[in-house]
Amino acid sequence: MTEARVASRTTVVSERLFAAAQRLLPGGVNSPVRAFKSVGGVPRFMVRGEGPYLVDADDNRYLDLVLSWGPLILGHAHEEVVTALVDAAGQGTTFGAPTELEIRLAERVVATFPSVEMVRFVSSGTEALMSAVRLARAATGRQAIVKFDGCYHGHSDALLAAAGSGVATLGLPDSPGVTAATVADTLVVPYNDLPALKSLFAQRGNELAAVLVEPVAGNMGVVPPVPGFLEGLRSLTRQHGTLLVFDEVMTGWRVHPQGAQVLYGIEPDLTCLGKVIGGGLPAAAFGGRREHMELIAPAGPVYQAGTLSGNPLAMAAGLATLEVLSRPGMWERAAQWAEDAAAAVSRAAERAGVPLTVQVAGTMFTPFFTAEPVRDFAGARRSNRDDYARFFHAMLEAGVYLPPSPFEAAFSSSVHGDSELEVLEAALGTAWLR
Ligand code: KE4
Repeated sequence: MTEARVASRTTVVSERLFAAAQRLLPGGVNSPVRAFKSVGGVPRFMVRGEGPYLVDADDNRYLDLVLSWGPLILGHAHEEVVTALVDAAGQGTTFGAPTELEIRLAERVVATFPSVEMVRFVSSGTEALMSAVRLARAATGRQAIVKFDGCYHGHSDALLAAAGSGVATLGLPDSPGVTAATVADTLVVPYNDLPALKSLFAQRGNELAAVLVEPVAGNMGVVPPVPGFLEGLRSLTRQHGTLLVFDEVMTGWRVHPQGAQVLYGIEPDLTCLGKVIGGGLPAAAFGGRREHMELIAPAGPVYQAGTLSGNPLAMAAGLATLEVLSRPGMWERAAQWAEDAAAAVSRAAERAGVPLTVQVAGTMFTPFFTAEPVRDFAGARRSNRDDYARFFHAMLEAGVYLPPSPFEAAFSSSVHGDSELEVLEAALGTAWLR
């Protein structure tokens, strides 16, 4: 990166594009977190990615620690992924008919996640979780589901439930348009609070169809499970005939090459996957044991469908990504970089005397502006969001693109290397909070 480009870091074109976009797209974006509302300022309109870097419409170059919110574990435009995509596109982009590519990616998923015997591909994490809830309700004949405060499972109505006051509470609509009736069967419990879950099971265990959990939370920032939390979920759900659903849309291939379920040795009943699985194209999946998955249409009565489910381009990009990622040392390189980056941020905060806790899980990490470890959403909310916003902009100015929200995960890739660590260290040196 040339000094000149850092010095002339303007946002003239992004500002013009943002103004135009806001006239046609709500908030100027197609997903809210991209609009910089949590940190303020002008979202950068990107024109290309190059390995670990992004280039915006004003020709500013950034070290990318968002990587499209997780999918790009090989960085941008990886040669083998692009080649696979070009080859697949040359055969046609979609057939609305089965292809061998879906079998091959399903084989890889089944070989990677011990709890998965069968899988259904969909086009987004939201669809995967929505379908898993429907399946769990059909499989158990029960209605109520449990989620944890601060965990995000996509924007299907039943899962847009916010925690009410008190501990285990009936979900409250977390958005206009979500009716009280839709979330009446959604119970919300604080993350990492096993006693609260135990008392909920004591009261209503035989009504619960499913417990949904991000086995390592990423949507309140990175918050790992406390020892015994996941084990407790597994024994409580097993004891009451409730299905345990691991939302590994983010943690799959990110906290461990085989997800949180292998990292922590817990076998969920259903697993939802996304992000990395499509190598940057729209793909996600839900899977589990045959006894449950064969309830899904057309094998069984539980309806689920999608025009572009198992899309050949997404399958090709996913297969190429997972093939490269499976080579010795690839994943470890990304995990080591995340560890080194987290340590660099901690050292810089210490030098500046700024209270900061960096929480890392595999290839993802979050700097929380608080001295205390963060164990749940209340803890995440006690971190200093203004400090995060200032830090975000200082780093952006210095050429490092962090998530534009304090409650998200930053990500590394297999192509983040020593020179990228130097870019990060240099930015931390010049960009720290004054
Ligand atoms: P999508 O529908 O966005 O593909 O996946 C929803 C989803 C489900 N489960 C988990 C654990 C997730 O992290 C997500 C999506 N994550 C967000 C941000 N962390 C995607 C970014 C966005 O919403 O634009």
